[in-house]
Amino acid sequence: MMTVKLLANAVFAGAAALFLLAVAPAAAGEAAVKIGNFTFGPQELKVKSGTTVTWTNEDDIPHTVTSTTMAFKSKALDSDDKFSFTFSTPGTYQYFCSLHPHMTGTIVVEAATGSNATPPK
Ligand SMILES: [Cu+2]
Repeated sequence: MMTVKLLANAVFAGAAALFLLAVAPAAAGEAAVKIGNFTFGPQELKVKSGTTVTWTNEDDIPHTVTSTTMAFKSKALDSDDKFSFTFSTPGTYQYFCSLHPHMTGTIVVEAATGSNATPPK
């Protein structure tokens, strides 16, 4: 019985640590991608884990932001419409416009660790 209780305490402590790790990157901030002239700009964007990226359509015709793996997917964005997605898992995310598939972009999400976890504003 004693062993079970110790184990339960250890699991709880581990869960609490994981919770803190999961919550911390939320302060990583925000980044923006503009859609204009059938181009995502910047075409490749590097962000820290936990960053919210907001796309704004500055063209006069609709575009979408569609992940090649369906990790995220916007509706058709009219002029000045925005779409946001928070990247909480490090990795390389490729996306395109489902209306104009030659429009492509990449978001590279790096782990938010150490002194880079909360960049000063
Ligand atoms: Cu488009």
